[in-house]
Amino acid sequence: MRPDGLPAPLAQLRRTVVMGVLNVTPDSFSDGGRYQDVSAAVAHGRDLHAQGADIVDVGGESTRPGAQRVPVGEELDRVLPVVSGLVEAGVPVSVDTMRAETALAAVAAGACLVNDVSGGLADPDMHAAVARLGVPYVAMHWRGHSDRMDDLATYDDVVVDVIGELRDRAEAAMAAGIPQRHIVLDPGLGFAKEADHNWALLKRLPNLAAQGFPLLIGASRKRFLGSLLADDDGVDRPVDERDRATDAVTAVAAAMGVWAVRVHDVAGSSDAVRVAEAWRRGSAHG
Ligand code: PMM
Repeated sequence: MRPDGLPAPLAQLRRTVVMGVLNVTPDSFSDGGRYQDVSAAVAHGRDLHAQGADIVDVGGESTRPGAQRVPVGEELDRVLPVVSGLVEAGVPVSVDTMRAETALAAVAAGACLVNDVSGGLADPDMHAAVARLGVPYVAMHWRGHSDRMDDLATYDDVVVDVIGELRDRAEAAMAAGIPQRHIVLDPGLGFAKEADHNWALLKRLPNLAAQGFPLLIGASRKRFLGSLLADDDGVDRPVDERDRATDAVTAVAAAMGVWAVRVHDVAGSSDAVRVAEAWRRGSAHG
């Protein structure tokens, strides 16, 4: 299942889409600080595309646990030149933002999808802006900003609660004029979630898929993979050594039919998607 409103060739893809992560931030947990310079960021985005990213997700505000907000002017300064540079190079781009103003400017610069980790909760103008733009919209499960999200990880039943809260976001988006066929849902792994919340959500992906929306999964290099792979002393696997685990999640998610995975290591996930597709078809040929 995929959203409508994507440009070719994304609209034609029959397999899980690989979304490459490009954080233009000093402080994201995995790639923060590396791509603050516009030309380095554009070069990395082009590289991700060359390695198999079907779309590159450009973000200018870190959402790592504990992160502080960035003023909108700074977010725009970080994101817009990189979006423009990648669009000029022929790379499909999404914008990772919680702000309507940034979404509007990024789509004007050529971004073809808005990825909102707050599902519209952070900015009351977001849904109306996306409705006007007419692009697909990822609504992620979110309960509060990064400085307090670790205190919000309480659920009666995480799968039931996340599905209910995501349905509320989808209803709000549709009430503001975003067509249902443009909406993608994302359980928001690691956002106000402890490790076992993430695993429960991954196990029950079919329940989320049954809501009738395409799904996006962002597991890449997250803390729950680090703790799963902790060493004998209980020390988490370092962030830059979590790509193989990420690739394994990609394979499982793709085998379950999710629309997209958002990852840092594009090459590994791209291979994993192809394996999952051959497995689903029972054949190497489409
Ligand atoms: N995770 C992060 C940022 N943006 N967007 C979506 N839709 N889903 C996610 O899981 C998600 C996201 C945090 O990871 P990063 O700091 O490595 O970008």
